Amino acid sequence: MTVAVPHASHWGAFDALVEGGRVAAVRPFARDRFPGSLIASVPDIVHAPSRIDRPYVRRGWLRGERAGAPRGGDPFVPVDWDRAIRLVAGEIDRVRRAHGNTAIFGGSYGWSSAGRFHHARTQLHRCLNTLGGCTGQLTNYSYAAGMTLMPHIVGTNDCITGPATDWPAIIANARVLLCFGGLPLKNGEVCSGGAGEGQYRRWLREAGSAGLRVVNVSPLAQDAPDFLRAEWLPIRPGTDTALMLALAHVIVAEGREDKAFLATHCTGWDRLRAYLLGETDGQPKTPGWAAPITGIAPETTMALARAIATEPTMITAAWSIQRQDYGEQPYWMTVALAAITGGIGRPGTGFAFGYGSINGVGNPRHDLPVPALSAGRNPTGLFIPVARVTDMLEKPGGICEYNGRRIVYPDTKLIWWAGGNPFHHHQDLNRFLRAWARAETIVINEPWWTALARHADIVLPATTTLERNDIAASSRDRFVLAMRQAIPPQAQARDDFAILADICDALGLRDRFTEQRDEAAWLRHLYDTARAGWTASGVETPDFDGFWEAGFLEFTPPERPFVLFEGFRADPYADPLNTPSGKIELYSETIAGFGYDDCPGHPVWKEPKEWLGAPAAARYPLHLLSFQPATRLHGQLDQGRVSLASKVAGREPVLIGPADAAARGIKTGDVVRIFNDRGACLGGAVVTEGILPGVVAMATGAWLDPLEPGAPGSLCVHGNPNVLTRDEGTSRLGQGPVAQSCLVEIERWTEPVPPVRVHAPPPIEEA
Ligand SMILES: Nc1nc2c(c(=O)[nH]1)N[C@H]1C(S)=C(S)[C@@H](COP(=O)(O)OP(=O)(O)OC[C@H]3O[C@@H](n4cnc5c(=O)[nH]c(N)nc54)[C@H](O)[C@@H]3O)O[C@H]1N2
Ligand SMILES: Nc1nc2c(c(=O)[nH]1)N[C@H]1C(S)=C(S)[C@@H](COP(=O)(O)OP(=O)(O)OC[C@H]3O[C@@H](n4cnc5c(=O)[nH]c(N)nc54)[C@H](O)[C@@H]3O)O[C@H]1N2
Ligand SMILES: [Mo]
Repeated sequence: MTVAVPHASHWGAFDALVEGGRVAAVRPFARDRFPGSLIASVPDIVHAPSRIDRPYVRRGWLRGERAGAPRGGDPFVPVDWDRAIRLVAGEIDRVRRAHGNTAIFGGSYGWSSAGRFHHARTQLHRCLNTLGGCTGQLTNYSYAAGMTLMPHIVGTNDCITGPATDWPAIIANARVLLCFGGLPLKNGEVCSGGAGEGQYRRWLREAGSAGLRVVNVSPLAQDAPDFLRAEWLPIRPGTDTALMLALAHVIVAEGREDKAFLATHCTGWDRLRAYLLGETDGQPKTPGWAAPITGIAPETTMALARAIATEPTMITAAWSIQRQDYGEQPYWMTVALAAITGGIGRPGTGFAFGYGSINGVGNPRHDLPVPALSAGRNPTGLFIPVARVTDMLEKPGGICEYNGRRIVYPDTKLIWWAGGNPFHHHQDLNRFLRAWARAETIVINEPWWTALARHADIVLPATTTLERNDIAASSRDRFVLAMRQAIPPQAQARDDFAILADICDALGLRDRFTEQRDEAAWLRHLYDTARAGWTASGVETPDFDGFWEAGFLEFTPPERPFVLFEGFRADPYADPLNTPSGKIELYSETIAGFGYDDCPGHPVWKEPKEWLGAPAAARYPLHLLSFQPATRLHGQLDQGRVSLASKVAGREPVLIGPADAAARGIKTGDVVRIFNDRGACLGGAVVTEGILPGVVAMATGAWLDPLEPGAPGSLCVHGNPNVLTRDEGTSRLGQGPVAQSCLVEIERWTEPVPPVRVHAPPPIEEA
């Protein structure tokens, strides 16, 4: 007998079809008219051989090999749950007494799973905050540079994290969509917190039918789907700021800038204008100046500048273009270019970030609360910028400059991660691995033997979402979805909530952590709290039982399209921005006052440290883009059928152009070695048109699989690009990751091809 159980995930809503206690298959949520492809992998991952069946401890750790011991090479020894809980509680207590709570690094960055109650990272934060706190993290890997910059220049992060000018407004009003980083179809498969509908696919199709002129500024043609019939402007990676400056120069030189808007709604235009025209540095930022930087012909830039100055234009930038050296600059210049065209605050025009980065940006939705678990307050008050984790581990007592502040790095003794995977997300993994070894104890909660679990000391097996009840919801989506338990916990896996409650219990604080609620009481509580907000906004919704029974609830979309900065546009005095001037800051006294040469007071072109114009390009002549994977979510789902089917010779595909491939004797299907001074990995070559010569691209997310586990610098035989990427902050302002600024060389792999072993459990030793 097959039972259909409503459920949801970051990659879409579905019914789990359960037979004999197993998830046999899934079918898309009936209300989703645009379902994605990733849900097909769900049965594979839930029942994967890589599930962690019981708690384990690293053999060396049990023998006392702790701070300084390399991780990743030892076998694991099974322990029972009681012992595992006692070991973790004992370590927390020992470390907080001996070194203080800041010696516990509990930031635990990562996407976890979609349900808002069993969200592993939030649960861990709650637990650690209950136990006296930890060192936490600020910002994220997605748009750290942008989110630190925006409050200074437009007074809010809404343009990145909140509602953006919505698609119906664009389709009705814009004629040109100028897209830095394109509008890739692949990224719209996911939405943090889950989504009831593939809205992004819907709106892209409608934009295509409306005949909008789409310009895809990207090294990759595939960053705009065919049905958009986009013009492709292949740009050298890391040079968008130079192109934007040149576009602005043409508009100003031809007197087409919106002088009134610049005068009434912006501050600092005189400073930026002087820089554009070369009055401050002797170099006018003309299309001829930009051409050798960007690779885009001056005539193309001139024609495009005239189009965006005269036609209603929406300028969009993908989040990717700020994950690179000086990533604040292209975002500041996006705002400046939109200000110069005067489109800000008008229906469908101006600027926006991330339409092509994730499902739900620009999706019409009322601003209503979603059910969410509070993590409470971190009593230590210490947070580091998320991507500075290796620095922190390397330099206890060192200083991190960030956004006008000086943060002192703690001396980390204990690391605890639940719901994220630094061996997926962090850059320069070989350097990270050396720094990681400095900890005395590393605890992780994971459902699977990912590289994170393999590099830990105490491994706590967590359930997947299919083994528990939860509620999926996102502020970008109109649905709230019931995630009903479909199968019992597999092997000895337990819910993160239950694990953490037991650890708090061992330290005498269970009730403070649980507030004396179990799963059922928590779901009801979170739903009722959000429902009070819906009711206050005049939106009628069913009670919890009605919602749970139906499996979902849907908010009706607003009748009027949302336009970002509409009120400010209409009257900048009545509705000023939350900036020091109340206006858009094209020059920021605050930022200038920080005195950062890597992020001065107005947007500037600065040569990235690694790019095709750098001296290092002589040794490593290819620019590697490590973009988001079409076949999974980061490292999640890598062991599922969709991801596995995409591998080439069992490795992660690497896209390379025909000329670059021919010069190296490489053809499609070859196993290749990708390398630089930081590391090396194997990949499966895919020779393709539609990639700028000199650029290669490999998605993130293949599980790290070192040829020699435990030895930093070892070849990753599977294709994790983060053994190659650079670990440095975008600037002292944002301290975001710079994964996209990375040079490599590629060669054909002629030796026997080592097997990929990472989707099976690591060596286990009976106690
Ligand atoms: N080179 C390069 N690197 C990048 C990027 C890039 O563009 N290029 N992009 C960056 C970006 S934007 C991001 S957001 C990060 C993403 O980095 P992460 O969010 O860290 O990646 P995920 O693989 O989603 O990690 C989530 C982990 O949680 C685990 N998990 C899932 N459900 C549960 C659960 O219920 N309980 C527990 N305990 N664990 C669970 C999963 O198994 C997985 O290992 O990567 C960043 N890294
Ligand atoms: N299927 C799927 N979708 C996802 C994710 C996933 O793991 N899988 N992850 C989600 C997450 S956490 C995030 S943060 C978002 C990230 O969203 P983005 O940051 O927008 O995604 P990317 O795929 O890294 O980059 C988009 C495109 O930018 C182009 N690009 C790279 N460098 C440059 C440059 O210097 N200039 C220009 N003009 N273009 C450049 C690349 O060709 C790439 O295809 O994606 C989300 N969507
Ligand atoms: Mo992200």
